[in-house]
Amino acid sequence: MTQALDECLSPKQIRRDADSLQHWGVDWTRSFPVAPSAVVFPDSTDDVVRLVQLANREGLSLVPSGGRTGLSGGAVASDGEVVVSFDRMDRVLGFEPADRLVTCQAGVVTQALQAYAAEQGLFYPVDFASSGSSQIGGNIATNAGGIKVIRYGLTRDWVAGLRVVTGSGALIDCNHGLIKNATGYDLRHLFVGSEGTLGFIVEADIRLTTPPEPQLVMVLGVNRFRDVLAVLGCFQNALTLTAFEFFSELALQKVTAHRGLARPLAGEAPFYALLEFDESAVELAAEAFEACLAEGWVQDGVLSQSQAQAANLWQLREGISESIAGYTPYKNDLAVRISQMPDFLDEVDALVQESYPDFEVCWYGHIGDGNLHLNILKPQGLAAEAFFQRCHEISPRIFERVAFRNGSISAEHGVGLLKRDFLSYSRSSEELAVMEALKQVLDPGQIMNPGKLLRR
Ligand code: S2G
Ligand code: ZN
Repeated sequence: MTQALDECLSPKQIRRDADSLQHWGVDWTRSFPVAPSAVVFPDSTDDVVRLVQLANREGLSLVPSGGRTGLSGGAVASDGEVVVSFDRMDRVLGFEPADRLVTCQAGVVTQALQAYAAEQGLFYPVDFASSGSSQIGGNIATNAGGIKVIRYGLTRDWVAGLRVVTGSGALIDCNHGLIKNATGYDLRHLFVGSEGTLGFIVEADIRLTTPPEPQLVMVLGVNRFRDVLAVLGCFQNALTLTAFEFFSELALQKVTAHRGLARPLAGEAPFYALLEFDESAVELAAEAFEACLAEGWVQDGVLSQSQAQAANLWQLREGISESIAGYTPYKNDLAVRISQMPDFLDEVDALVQESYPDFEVCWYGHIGDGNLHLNILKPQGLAAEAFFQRCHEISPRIFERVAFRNGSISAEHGVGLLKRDFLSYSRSSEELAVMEALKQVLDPGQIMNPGKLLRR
């Protein structure tokens, strides 16, 4: 079936060996079978157009693959699909100082884009733990968020233009990098977050901004779950926050043990808030800290005295995901509006304690933008199958609380395969009907990442 690939790509652009299929046929999820039929490496937009036209003729399913750091199975090929890797389309194509725009191919690694921006004296502010592997095309396809959303927003906010090859093989050039363009539906935003189900993002015009002044990092010991939000409000009213993250004592134990890091404070606290802000706001931050102490919301705190110490404090947060990976965590990536968060936290905490009395539960996340990462850790002696089944059974009760508060069952990790069957907890039947109709218009042959985000 995939022999037809040899018609449109050269032999060096096609791999069918078992190691390659296994390597490129999966992302960071480990709960789905990996069974692509081939992996292909287009060099250019023309290659992608020809590949999509061939796939429509031959009925081949195509799975887009970038840095393969996804956590919802969005880039997993488990049913004989052809994986389309953008590893070879990794060039910065241009930079316009006057526009502060850099044009990238989809395969540019996020960290390489950040470095390129710095070389131009500018700043690309979307950042997360996987930025050393993730690619800008995948960041756009999942509207990646990360640790600085509270100040700089999400990937969507930095996309000024997109070139997309749709599922029918049409090449659409969206918005041309314009700041203003009031000429109808902004198709750019249709493809942001589409998870490769409407077409392939092949190039992007990315906005860059002025670098911030040097940053300070504070880690505070917080007494109660809901006090984390009181601390957020107190600091946000006093100064501009670059980041406001949180993690539990258990998360801290896992990351300090795994990375051999020093604890941030003399004592233990149930929760920790990690804040980042401009160094010029240090007095305002000190006053806010004193106010939080007086209110009894925090018990202790540390302020970075050097960039090295700031980096070490950040490791306590950014190292959590990798530190708990060995526990085969069942991941929830939830979001509600900040105003809903205190009650939501209490509800979900009670639900989790009641449902998983025998499991370790790791709380962490970008609580400053309403995003909570709830990871249930698999007990050593419990088989993965039984563990995931138990967690899957509880998920609907958690999602009911999310739906009650008009929240999202997937704040930033996307839907992929993992959350597809729970989509109705966050999207109405009317919305799902529109999404299906758009899929039909842009990918009539249903070749684009079939089964991801939407049912086939
Ligand atoms: C985070 C990374 C992935 C995970 O640490 O903010 O988005 O493990 C996560 O949840
Ligand atoms: Zn996150």
